[in-house]
Amino acid sequence: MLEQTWRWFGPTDPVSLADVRQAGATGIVTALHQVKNGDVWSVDDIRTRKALIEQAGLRWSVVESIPVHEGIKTRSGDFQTYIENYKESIVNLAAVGIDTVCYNFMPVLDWTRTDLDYLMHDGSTGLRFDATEFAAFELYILERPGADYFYSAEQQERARARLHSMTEQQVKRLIRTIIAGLPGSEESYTVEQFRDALATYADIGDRELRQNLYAFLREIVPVAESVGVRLAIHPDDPPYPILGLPRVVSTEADARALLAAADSPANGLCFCTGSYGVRPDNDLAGMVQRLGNRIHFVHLRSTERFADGSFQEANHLEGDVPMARVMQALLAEQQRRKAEGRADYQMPLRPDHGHRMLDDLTSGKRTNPGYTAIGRLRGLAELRGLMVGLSHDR
Ligand code: DNO
Repeated sequence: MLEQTWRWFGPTDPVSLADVRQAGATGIVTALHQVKNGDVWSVDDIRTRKALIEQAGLRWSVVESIPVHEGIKTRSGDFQTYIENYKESIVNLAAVGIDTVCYNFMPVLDWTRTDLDYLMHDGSTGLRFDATEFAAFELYILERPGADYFYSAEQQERARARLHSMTEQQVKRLIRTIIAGLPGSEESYTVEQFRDALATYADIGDRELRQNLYAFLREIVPVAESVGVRLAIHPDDPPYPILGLPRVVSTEADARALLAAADSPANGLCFCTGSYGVRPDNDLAGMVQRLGNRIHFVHLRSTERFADGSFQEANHLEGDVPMARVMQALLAEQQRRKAEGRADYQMPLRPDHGHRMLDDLTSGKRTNPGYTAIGRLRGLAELRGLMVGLSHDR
């Protein structure tokens, strides 16, 4: 069985560590969200957080994430200092016995949605990326130069019509949802700041961003390897270029290139079925079979794709992700590692995102979007059932 973990946003998370225990997870995935992006995570701060988790009878299994400063992604300004700080944080985590670190390399924005409370067919609500609303934002609110080359005349017309049908409040909410920072994203902008942030990528295309990522890896991977830390890069969400920005961790080919750029077991993947799964050309179970030995962390969730490029969060065992086949491949990978005698044979998995449902809809509890107690409880319960059913003696 994979290790069952749960994302916890720290002491201010309305879903408490005691709740996590009742959900049946044994591991915690968290970050020191209070530390400014780019600063070093001190041994003291790490130790304090770890003690809190252990007092609740849980284990700090994965760091998600040490954020990568924009300076590192653009290789500008004080990037060398930020890289040194990143290395120091890795070393400090290792000193306290924490050995898995998740991160991402998405320019400007971390994960992106247009609606955090979309009404699902069963009465629960959940996260959605609506391609038309996103186009409306990009074309007519942000007025990004060049955006009109990216969208067809028909898409532009649809986006204009959608914007006109929205109330002022809905427009404000759309802007906030896209640029004000979703949980864990560590960056938040006003429209003006957002335009400036995008402009910093004027000379950074696909090739340059890859170079910057691989250069970063060549610095941090040897350090991680030397202290026994496994790095796990989270894929782009959504897994394609948006806003004219390059995206370089969206496909199997991207993942392969990244692993080859620093060929060490410490350089690995966070396998997120929800992010990779938005592209129909990503063969999820096959990716686990082919890249499994470098998967250090697993996010399991499903999405439902629509013809216009929109997608929304589906229940964990529904939607377009072939979850049973993915789970089977993960269990086989674990089996293989065990047979090889690998100390890190057990992969941590967490149920990613869940719908707002039942009491979380009515109690007035302000959970982080996507990170409700009950929706994730359902997700973990379903995934656990699937895993037990497929495990037998694994
Ligand atoms: C969204 C999350 C992301 C993820 C980061 C990893 O729910 O999966 O915020 O934590 O991209 O660095």
